[in-house]
Amino acid sequence: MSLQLYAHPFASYCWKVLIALYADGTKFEYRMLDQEHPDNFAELTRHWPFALFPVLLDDGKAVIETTCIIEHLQAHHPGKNAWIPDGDLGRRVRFLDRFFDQYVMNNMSAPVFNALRPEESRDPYGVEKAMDRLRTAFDWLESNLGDGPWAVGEQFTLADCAAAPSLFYADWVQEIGSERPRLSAYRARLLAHPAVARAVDEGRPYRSFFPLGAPDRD
Ligand SMILES: N[C@@H](CCC(=O)N[C@@H](CS)C(=O)NCC(=O)O)C(=O)O
Repeated sequence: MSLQLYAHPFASYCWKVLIALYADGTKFEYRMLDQEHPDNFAELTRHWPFALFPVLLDDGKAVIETTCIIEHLQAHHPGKNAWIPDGDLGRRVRFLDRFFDQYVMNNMSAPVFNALRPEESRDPYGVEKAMDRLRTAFDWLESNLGDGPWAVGEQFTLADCAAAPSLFYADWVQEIGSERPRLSAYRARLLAHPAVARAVDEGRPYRSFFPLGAPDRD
């Protein structure tokens, strides 16, 4: 078995997969995507012309999209965590995974990518709309998350792998705040999980690159 992950330690979607790998203790080779390893970027683009990451190689075969990567790990390299349980619980996990990616992670990314654009290409209307949707996502989670400890109850799943990076960074662009105590407590529990704490720590040296300015916490 040979697993390689093309990833960067500050990239939120990479955390989603790294958390699953770390939580299961699955061995893999880290193919760092940074300026010191241009060959890794070239390889990534060869496997996935969109050059979005992470991408997993399993015995040379590319597995793409974080949700599919975690499903692949569960099928071919299972560990102690059942990332997508059977039945209705699994369907709830899949729904929440989609929710965290599409309504939290992607709306959180809008102001971040906007800040990286040249001044004349910025899109304040698009950012305002994304921030509005992010606040709606927070409110929905506050009303619809269960009592925990995790997204679907007692079991740490794919939904939590998606929730951890999206809520970590989303709180940096829009504070969840004390008016959403259930969601704040869930974010705090996620950050205390050993696999998440490891991903957070590995990203720490890169915080100065956060274009909106990383807050002095977490
Ligand atoms: N839907 C993709 C999203 C991957 C993604 O957007 N990754 C970010 C890193 S967190 C990226 O590649 N950004 C580079 C870019 O947008 O050019 C997944 O789940 O794998």
